[in-house]
Amino acid sequence: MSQPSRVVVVGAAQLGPIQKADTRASVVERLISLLRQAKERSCDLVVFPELALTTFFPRWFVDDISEADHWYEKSMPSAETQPLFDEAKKLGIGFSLGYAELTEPDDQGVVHRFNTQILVERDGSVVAKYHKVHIPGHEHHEPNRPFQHAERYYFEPGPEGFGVWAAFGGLFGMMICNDRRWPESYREMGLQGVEMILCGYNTPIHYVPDPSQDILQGFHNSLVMQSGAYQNGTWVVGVAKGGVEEGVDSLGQTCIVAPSGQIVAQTLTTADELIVAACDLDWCERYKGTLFNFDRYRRPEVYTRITQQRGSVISTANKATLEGKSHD
Ligand code: ING
Repeated sequence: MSQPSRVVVVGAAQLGPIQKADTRASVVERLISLLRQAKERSCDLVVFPELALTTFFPRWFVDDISEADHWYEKSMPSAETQPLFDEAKKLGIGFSLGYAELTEPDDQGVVHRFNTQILVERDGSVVAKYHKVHIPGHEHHEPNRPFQHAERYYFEPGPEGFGVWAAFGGLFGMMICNDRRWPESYREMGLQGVEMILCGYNTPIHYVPDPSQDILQGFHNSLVMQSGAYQNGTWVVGVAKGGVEEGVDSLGQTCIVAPSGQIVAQTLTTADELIVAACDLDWCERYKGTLFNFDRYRRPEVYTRITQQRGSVISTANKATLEGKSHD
């Protein structure tokens, strides 16, 4: 008798803009509305974007970072987010939510600021918390920019790396926004057997350091998640907060990607929009057990640079050759 299929019905709940003046309560209402739509479409799990409770506040720089404390969650759930947890539990739907986390002081009395995503099971229990590893943008105020992207000022990089957790009948991992552009993110979870990676993002169309990339934002978004899914035999769910938020146009194009790399669902708008797919986790084995049978084909003994080097290194010999000097 064949095993029952492990189909997880997943909802990717894209958010339109959250403006500075929008209250958490108004945002939680939008999240609950998307949860209810997901219930009507038989979802087991709903994925919300990165920083899904507030506007993308790293777009502004404040000299005294404590003036930004109100953008962070001091507990999860909190009074404002408890209704979301209650509704999800009532509907029997799990969810993944991105938010800014301000921790309690640690043993040294230091508070930590993370860009965080959690995974909540259908019984309302928080099964996993992930702290964003790859923090893009800049550390200091750059007044010449049309808008800041000061994530490296507002968030510490997560120290724990990428985890994979057993939930919803399979193996689930999380990453956040810029993480999706780095193959290491997927592989770290792929080497833990991940079957579905949940990812929220806030991606402005205009990329200040190189505006030639603006027109390619949608292409790059799909490129990285399709390749990450295929090369690790995993489902990938990428969920945007899109549209014009405080004057900055952000990418939508929320999508659900199969282990084959095929996009099985994609949003049509940059507003609040739910897309749904029935994801058979057993499809992962079609790739993990053949082309990407890591244990059979990978050669970590020759991949040494990947974990030993941060930046690229050009050898002295190659430098000499490129400079036209003999290097005998
Ligand atoms: N945002 C961006 C991302 O990686 C960025 C950073 C912006 C990259 C614009 C390229 C272009 O999608 C976050 N929040 O990581």
